[in-house]
Amino acid sequence: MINKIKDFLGVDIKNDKYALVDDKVFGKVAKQKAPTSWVRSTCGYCGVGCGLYIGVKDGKPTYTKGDPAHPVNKGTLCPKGLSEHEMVQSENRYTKPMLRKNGQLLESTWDEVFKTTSDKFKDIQKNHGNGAVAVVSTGQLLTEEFYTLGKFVQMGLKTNNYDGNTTLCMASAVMGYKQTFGSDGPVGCYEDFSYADTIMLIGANIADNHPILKLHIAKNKKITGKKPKIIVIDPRFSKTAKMADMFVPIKPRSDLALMNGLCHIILEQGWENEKFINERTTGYKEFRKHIMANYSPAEVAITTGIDVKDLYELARVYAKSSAAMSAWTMGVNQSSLGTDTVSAICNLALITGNLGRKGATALSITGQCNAMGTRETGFTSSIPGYRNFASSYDREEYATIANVPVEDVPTARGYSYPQIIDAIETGEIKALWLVATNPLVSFPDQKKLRRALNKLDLLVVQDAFKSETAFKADVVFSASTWSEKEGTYTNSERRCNRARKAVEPLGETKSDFDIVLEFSKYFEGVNESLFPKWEKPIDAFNEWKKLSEGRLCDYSGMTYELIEELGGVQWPCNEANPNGTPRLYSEDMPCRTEDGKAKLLSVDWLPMSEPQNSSFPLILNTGRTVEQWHTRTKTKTISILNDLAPEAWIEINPEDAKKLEVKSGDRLDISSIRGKIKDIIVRESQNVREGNIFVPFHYNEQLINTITKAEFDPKSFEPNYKQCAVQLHSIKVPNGITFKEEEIAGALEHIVIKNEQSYNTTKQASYTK
Ligand SMILES: Nc1nc2c(c(=O)[nH]1)N[C@H]1C(S)=C(S)[C@@H](COP(=O)(O)OP(=O)(O)OC[C@H]3O[C@@H](n4cnc5c(=O)[nH]c(N)nc54)[C@H](O)[C@@H]3O)O[C@H]1N2
Ligand SMILES: Nc1nc2c(c(=O)[nH]1)N[C@H]1C(S)=C(S)[C@@H](COP(=O)(O)OP(=O)(O)OC[C@H]3O[C@@H](n4cnc5c(=O)[nH]c(N)nc54)[C@H](O)[C@@H]3O)O[C@H]1N2
Ligand code: SF4
Ligand SMILES: [Mo]
Repeated sequence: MINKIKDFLGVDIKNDKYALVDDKVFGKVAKQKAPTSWVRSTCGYCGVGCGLYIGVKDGKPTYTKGDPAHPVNKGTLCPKGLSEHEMVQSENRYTKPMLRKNGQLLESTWDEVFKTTSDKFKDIQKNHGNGAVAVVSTGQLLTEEFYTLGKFVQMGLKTNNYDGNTTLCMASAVMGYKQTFGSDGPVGCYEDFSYADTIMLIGANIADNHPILKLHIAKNKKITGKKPKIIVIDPRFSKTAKMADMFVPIKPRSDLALMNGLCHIILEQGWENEKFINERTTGYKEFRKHIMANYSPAEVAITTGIDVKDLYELARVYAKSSAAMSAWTMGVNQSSLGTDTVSAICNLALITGNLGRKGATALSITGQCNAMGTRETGFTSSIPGYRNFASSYDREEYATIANVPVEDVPTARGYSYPQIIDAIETGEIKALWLVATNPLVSFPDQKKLRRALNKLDLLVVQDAFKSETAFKADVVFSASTWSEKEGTYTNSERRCNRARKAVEPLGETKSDFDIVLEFSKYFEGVNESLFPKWEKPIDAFNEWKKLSEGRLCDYSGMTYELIEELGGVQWPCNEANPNGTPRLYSEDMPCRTEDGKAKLLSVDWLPMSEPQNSSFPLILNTGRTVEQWHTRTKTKTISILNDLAPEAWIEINPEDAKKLEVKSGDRLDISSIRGKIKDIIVRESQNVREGNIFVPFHYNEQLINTITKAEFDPKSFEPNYKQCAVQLHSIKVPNGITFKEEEIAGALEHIVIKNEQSYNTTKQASYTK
């Protein structure tokens, strides 16, 4: 690895352990920006976890370049990674901590904001109990920061009402993995994309949102000698669908029925892997009975909108593969059936023996750069290292290693993010501390959220940028961000990557690690007992390593040096696996269930709670575009990104556009039972089927979460962001689209696609290629 870097860079970096390389590295870049040094780091946007170099000039980041030696991206970056340096010193940053005085948010000092906040927290906790202070964090801190924050919140503030924005994102994958394999933890790795002969992408638009994963698919032919079959399951003909050999234009939120239907066909045809089922799974008998009785191809065809013959072809391709890989993201997780859909995907993998082998896996692709960090280091549903609140053994083990009183370790889970919002509304929670999340754009049903937040006695926002939520805060802890701080991020394939500091924090901002450490000093005895002699992120990393030892997410064998030498290390990493473990549950690795076997679970599809109806006859699908990151605090000031997607748009089928007498470029209002958003530009497109529309959620100015529904998966509490019933209003047709009575009756039962013909006959959207 070192030699490879050396060859590419043409400089000897041996003595510098990859930290700094000089300007010769990447040749000439624009003169005024030409970096004088390069710092090796990791991208801070998405869960792919690309390695990169940050170019620095005059103490400012002026360039980003992919790391050619990094196994994830081999020198390439997507547009966000390539322009990442531009966000660091944008005008959208706070440079000082802020405090609201007489209604105005004004610049303050760290001492004043820490003192005001700690006094208020203490007062609230004294009068209303420890749980009256709640914390919601993110998937975008460094692992060292997560560990420090979690320890402070659970053991210092002694509240278990501590969740992350990851509940809006990964929670269904976490719960699905837990109920199937006995533990959370993505089971596969990117290498599987290069070895699978079938790759089934379910509700995952990787072309926009995880672009670098395409590299691993591109390598497949070279390695296996033949092109893999790519199946894309999505109600929308996304950019990713354009890569597909088989596009499955599924009816929204019917993936669980599809997976069960494919299992039915496989069992009926005898295509299952009996040996694997017998040796590695439990629950087969009941599972088989359930599937055969309830998911006949004919019924599944109605539920999913996919022809019976196509269902058979799909099942055949998947089952007959020597290695089949499924990978999913938000089209699956963000559903009130999210958890069970994840288990249904795993069921399909299990009955065909697609687990723990090269190319044979069921991989949940993570969203944020460190979505894994929150899950591993403890939050509302666990204490660090995937430990269980309810287990006295786990509590004692944690207390001993972390050197904290066992009686202080929470014994029960706290509220999830949506439950925290409800508890604010009922007055049970009085103070909310948000760390690196911006709910005033990202949370569903904004009216309800705003009603709740207005009831708070104190809103503290810890953010690096001037977010919409920070504008409403009583206190802003102004944080430094990517490139200004150091630690590690763990990506979708459990690979722990090093992120280095390249420049000093902007203005008076502090890293999230320093903020927590210093804030803890305002609580008597807390800093000394929880963080004795801690100064740097490595202190947190070292304690975290000890805590993770022997757990599935075992970091005990990692060091920062090893991580950099290997280009990231995949957990578990310990004495037995000193260079990490590419995939979980291979033949010699039992699952984390009591008997070490994976569970085949009988899970059921249910109709949507808010189907199309006469007032709201369209299904709204929300999601992302490659140019923007979430609530745009980072991307809206980067012109190369923002100019390509400066505002929201409505993707609408031409048949529906005709009914509304609009064409591309016109503007429409959208409403749901919860509210209305005005003036959104129309993009006519065959990519969405009739009766469905797609709108990106990034834009505060056209806030789509005004109309999305606060409906959550009962097991994971993840929002059902991808479907709700809406109406469109044009100037010419203000009352919007109308249905005939019998069509509505059909729509209530299933999501009706009234003119399948117009959708399916488009050139790209044909089913098989
Ligand atoms: N550029 C960019 N990249 C990002 C992000 C970003 O904001 N911008 N965010 C990051 C984060 S945190 C995340 S979580 C990921 C998200 O990555 P993705 O999950 O790929 O993103 P989405 O656009 O939310 O949704 C994915 C797809 O789900 C489809 N879908 C909707 N309903 C259904 C359904 O019922 N069934 C199926 N099968 N599919 C459905 C949508 O049509 C969409 O194409 O992206 C990460 N990467
Ligand atoms: N309708 C709809 N809504 C959705 C989704 C959808 O598909 N549809 N997707 C959901 C998903 S998957 C996700 S992950 C969420 C994302 O929702 P959010 O978490 O609200 O989105 P971000 O814009 O990433 O917010 C992160 C915040 O952290 C700040 N920040 C950045 N770096 C740092 C740092 O180093 N330290 C600190 N303290 N702050 C920092 C940013 O300025 C930003 O305000 O949105 C969810 N909302
Ligand atoms: S794919 Fe993700 S990690 Fe890689 S450069 Fe793009 S945003 Fe960064
Ligand atoms: Mo996410």
